[in-house]
Amino acid sequence: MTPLHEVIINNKTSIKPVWIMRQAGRYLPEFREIRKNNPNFIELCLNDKLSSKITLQPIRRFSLDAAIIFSDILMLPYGLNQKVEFKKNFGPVLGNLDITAMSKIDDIDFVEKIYPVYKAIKFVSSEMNLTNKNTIGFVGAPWTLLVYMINQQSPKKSVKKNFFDDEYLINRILLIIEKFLKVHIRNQVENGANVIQIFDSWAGLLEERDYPNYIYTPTLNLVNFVKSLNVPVICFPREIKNYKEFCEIVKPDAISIDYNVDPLFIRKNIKIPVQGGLDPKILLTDQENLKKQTKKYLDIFKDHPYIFNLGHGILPETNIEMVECLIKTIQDF
Ligand code: 1CP
Repeated sequence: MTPLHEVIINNKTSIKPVWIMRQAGRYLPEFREIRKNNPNFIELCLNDKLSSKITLQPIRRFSLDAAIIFSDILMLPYGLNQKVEFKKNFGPVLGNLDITAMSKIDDIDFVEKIYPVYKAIKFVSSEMNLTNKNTIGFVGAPWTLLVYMINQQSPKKSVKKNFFDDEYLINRILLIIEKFLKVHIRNQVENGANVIQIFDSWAGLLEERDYPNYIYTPTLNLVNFVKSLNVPVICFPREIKNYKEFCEIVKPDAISIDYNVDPLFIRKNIKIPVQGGLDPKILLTDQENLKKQTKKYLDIFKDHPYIFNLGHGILPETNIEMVECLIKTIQDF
């Protein structure tokens, strides 16, 4: 069994596997080298030779326990024919959403449009299987995708004022998102992804009274779907106000926590395996501080099934030596 499966499925506490959110990305010089010659981010995600290579870059460099496929949560709206572009120093920009056209798209159109993502997963997972490591497939949670698809850019601190005006439209979009998230997850699993992570990066934007409609119900549907494929599912409802309630209702196989939540509260109140927590900004300080903060999480979760990770993606300005120090600290513990 792989280290991640030992923790998530068997609740093993004697090992602390590690992977890093956004591990394949801009802090790596070898990634920036490829990126320099490939200005179109979506095209890069759809180049299975290069996306496989990028996915494996951190695996070759560091002693990590899992690969996460180099792709993006916005491949879903892209696969549904909504225009998606990544503007330098700005982030994603999406085109207008045509609900009538979107309603006519079928599974085959969708899969055909993003097929290289699955091809890359197939190649990467065949490599990872040789060393008994996991290949993590992922999707954006329905709420977070809805935010990007309607807001058409990053919401930063809040969604547009009139966001919730057309509830009928929102519900129709949510149904389409859910349907194709299942298609996307199924294809990732069929091609070798053996853990699925659901990123709800904008969960923190909602009021608690809206959690049932926009977070709990649609995420529970997805979690049940992943479970039906016999693959463990990790949820990351970033900055949600009540992790405990989320876990009790949605019942993921593991929960990934952000850096604003108190890890002691989590250990005390949450029984399922936990992942992450360390503030990525700690990697911008010094090695002594990094070791201290890393050991804090390792100590707290010593007797709890725990996968080491950060509380959000690794920052582009992170030094390689700090990543090495982080991994060594975990593996020496
Ligand atoms: O070089 C570049 O400019 C591209 C930067 C980049 C990268 C490396 C983007 C644009 N996406 C990615 C890859 C990516 N995105 C991965 C790959 C695997 C890995 O982790 O190594 C993953 C899992 C994602 C997931 C993702 N994309 C999320 C969820 C996680 C999170 O960070 O909260 C979100 C919100 C996105 C949208 C997105 N894509 C890219 C950016 C800059 C953003 C965020 C923009 C925003 O702030 O709204």
